[in-house]
Amino acid sequence: MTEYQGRIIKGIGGFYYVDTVDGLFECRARGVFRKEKITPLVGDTVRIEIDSVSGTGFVSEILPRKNALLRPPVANVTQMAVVMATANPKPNLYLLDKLIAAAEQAELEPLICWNKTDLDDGEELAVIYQRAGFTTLQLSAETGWNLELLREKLRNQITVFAGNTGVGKSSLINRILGKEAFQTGAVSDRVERGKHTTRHSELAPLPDGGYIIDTPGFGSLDMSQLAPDNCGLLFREFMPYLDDCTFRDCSHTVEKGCGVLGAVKNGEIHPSRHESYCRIYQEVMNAQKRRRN
Ligand SMILES: Nc1nc2c(ncn2[C@@H]2O[C@H](COP(=O)(O)OP(=O)(O)OP(=O)(O)O)[C@@H](O)[C@H]2O)c(=O)[nH]1
Ligand SMILES: [Mg+2]
Ligand SMILES: [Zn+2]
Repeated sequence: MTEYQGRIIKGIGGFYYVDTVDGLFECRARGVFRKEKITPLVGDTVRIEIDSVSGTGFVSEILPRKNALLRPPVANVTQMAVVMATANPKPNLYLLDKLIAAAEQAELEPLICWNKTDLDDGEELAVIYQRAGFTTLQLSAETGWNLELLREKLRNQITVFAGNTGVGKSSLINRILGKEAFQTGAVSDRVERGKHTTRHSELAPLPDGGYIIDTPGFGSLDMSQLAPDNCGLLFREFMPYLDDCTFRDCSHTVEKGCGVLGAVKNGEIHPSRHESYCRIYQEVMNAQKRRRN
């Protein structure tokens, strides 16, 4: 019997695949978890006990989680790469801002990735997000432009990739995993094979530390968890102005003496970000009304 500490990178049919210094092990969960009503999650750091003969074993302990997402069901995610194309498909800033708000709500650091810069450099778009206080990368999966920078940002993080279809998430991930991914052998082969079965989330180990998750389903903002008053907190560049509003219950949409609207007028907050805020605020209000009825 050998003990390891590792990370669950995949869970299928009651089996958990745990990435350790000695490679990948197939494990079952101990019955005690069922009694305690804890289910191991992909992303969990766990202790496992491996039978030296069969090479399989049990998850014996789940170490404390930093966080746990519902969609995708993954624990200990540290970062959300929000991918948009500068062209083809045309950028959808409202969707981008919603994804960023979802990341902020989940307390994940957003990493804004403008892909397809070979088609359009996206400079003006990148500047909007840099000035709002986000780490922003201009990339091309096609030419490899700035992929070293992306690789650096992904190192030792657990990053979930989000963004609408066709923006190049899988292309970026494939470029990042690249040749090295095949060299890491069985682990990556397994991950590669499972990548398009979107029913289960799995972590793809990065060659120089960290993991990435390609989940097409992620990103919808959970409006039911949001109070209208808190919407402003999901737009980090609004923070310095929230105390300047004349009215304490200011919605930052139309009020006189609103600090946020003042900053939009002065050019300190970009109008498109504020427009997205207003739309999210309205959606949250509508969701609240629906719940009351
Ligand atoms: N010109 C150009 N095309 C790209 C780039 N990255 C990806 N593409 C193309 O864009 C298309 C979509 O890329 P995918 O990687 O499948 O996009 P995705 O975001 O994974 O899409 P879904 O899996 O549907 O969510 C493919 O035809 C890619 O070849 C890029 O940097 N430049
Ligand atoms: Mg894809
Ligand atoms: Zn206000």
